[in-house]
Amino acid sequence: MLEVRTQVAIIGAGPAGLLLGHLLSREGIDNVIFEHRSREYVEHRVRAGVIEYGIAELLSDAGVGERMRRDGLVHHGIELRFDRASHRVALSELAGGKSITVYGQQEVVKDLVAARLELGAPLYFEAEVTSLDGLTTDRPSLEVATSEGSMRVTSDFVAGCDGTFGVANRAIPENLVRRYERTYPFSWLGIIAQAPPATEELIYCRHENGFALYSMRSPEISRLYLGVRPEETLDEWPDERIWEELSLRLATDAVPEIGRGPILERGISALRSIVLEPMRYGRLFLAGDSAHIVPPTGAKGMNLALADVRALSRAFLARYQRGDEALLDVYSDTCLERVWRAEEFSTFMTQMLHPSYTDEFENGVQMARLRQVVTSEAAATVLARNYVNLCSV
Ligand code: RFL
Ligand code: PHB
Repeated sequence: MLEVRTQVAIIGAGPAGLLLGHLLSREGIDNVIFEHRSREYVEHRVRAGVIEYGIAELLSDAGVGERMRRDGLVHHGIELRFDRASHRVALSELAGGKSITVYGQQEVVKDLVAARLELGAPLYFEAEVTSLDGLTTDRPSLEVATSEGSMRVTSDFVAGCDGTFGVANRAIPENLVRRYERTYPFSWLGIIAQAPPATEELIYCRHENGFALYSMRSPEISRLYLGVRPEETLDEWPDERIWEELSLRLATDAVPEIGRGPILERGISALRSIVLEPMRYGRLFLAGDSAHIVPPTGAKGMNLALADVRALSRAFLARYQRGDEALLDVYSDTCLERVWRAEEFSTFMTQMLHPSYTDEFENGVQMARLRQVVTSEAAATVLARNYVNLCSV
């Protein structure tokens, strides 16, 4: 069995694990990343698209924002669509001039993998962490399975950046962690299509048939989502039906049709909220989706994951440079305050834009909320500030 010794062992090469590794390596803190999947897989997994203002700055400051600044699309507003009309929320005007950047998560991952390889820091793909031990001692260890055999890793600390279904959060004894959870009666069917975006800005749409979202990845590639019932499967949604339904929901009196094109990717994901409290157990620190899930309507998941590791990297830095563990001690509380704000915002957006199929009272309330956002500058300002820069600290 191969023995590995490092300061921080990182599980998972999603945005959280990769950025944490990068921030630590830049400061000379020794770390190793273990990723269950192949490089090809993680670099092509289609997920998030919206990067907040402060998180884009974080990536730039870390020296991994060059391609994002060049190819990312900077947006100053979004559209809210309902009752066949479109209403612009002027994000930048309402949020102190700040903007969002539309740039695919898999591009962030590619940039971070490239930076890691350039630094020559260790990153193992197809290396599955199978168990964690000694988390409450000062020498925690991991067992890692690879095609070439197993590794035993000992470290000072472990960062669990391995998503909801990873091993890290399950290593915390059940009686020491509180799990808050909500499932929503919707899923999102998402597609990537070779079709020029309908407008320059994202469109969040509420229609009586359900939610729709028009996003994009480039001037040629669109990213669209349909709210569907949780039991629905991709088999029930041939291309023609997807386009018909998107066209129907997104139609306005001014623009009754949307452009169509070949569908390059498709997937269905359930909408959920999860928060684990605390995000620490002994020398194990959770970051990103391993500690919390938000429904995607607020576009916060990746932003929260990156904000967690900004806090965690600062805490490790204080520990290694000054022997000061105060930031590690407040890590969980610091992050959870932001996480709950993101849960609140994501719930607000979800509940405003996904019509209930059963509760007409709920639908009346939703319409009142939407009308308030598009007529009250105070209400629009709250939305804009949360959308653009909730994860600022
Ligand atoms: P990830 O990206 O899931 O990475 C975890 C990694 O850990 C690996 N792993 C293991 N490795 C080794 N050993 C094990 N035992 C392991 N178990 C797991 C996994 O293979 C994986 O590579 O978590 P991370 O880094 O915390 O990042 C979180 C984000 O991926 C997620 O929050 C976002 O994608 C959420 N999200 C959005 N976030 C935004 O900020 N803006 C958006 O616009 C946005 N849109 C979305 C989204 C998520 C979506 N889906 C598919 C749920 C839209 C959708 C449709
Ligand atoms: C995306 O572009 O994938 C996207 C945009 C906004 C969201 C969620 C996903 O709220």
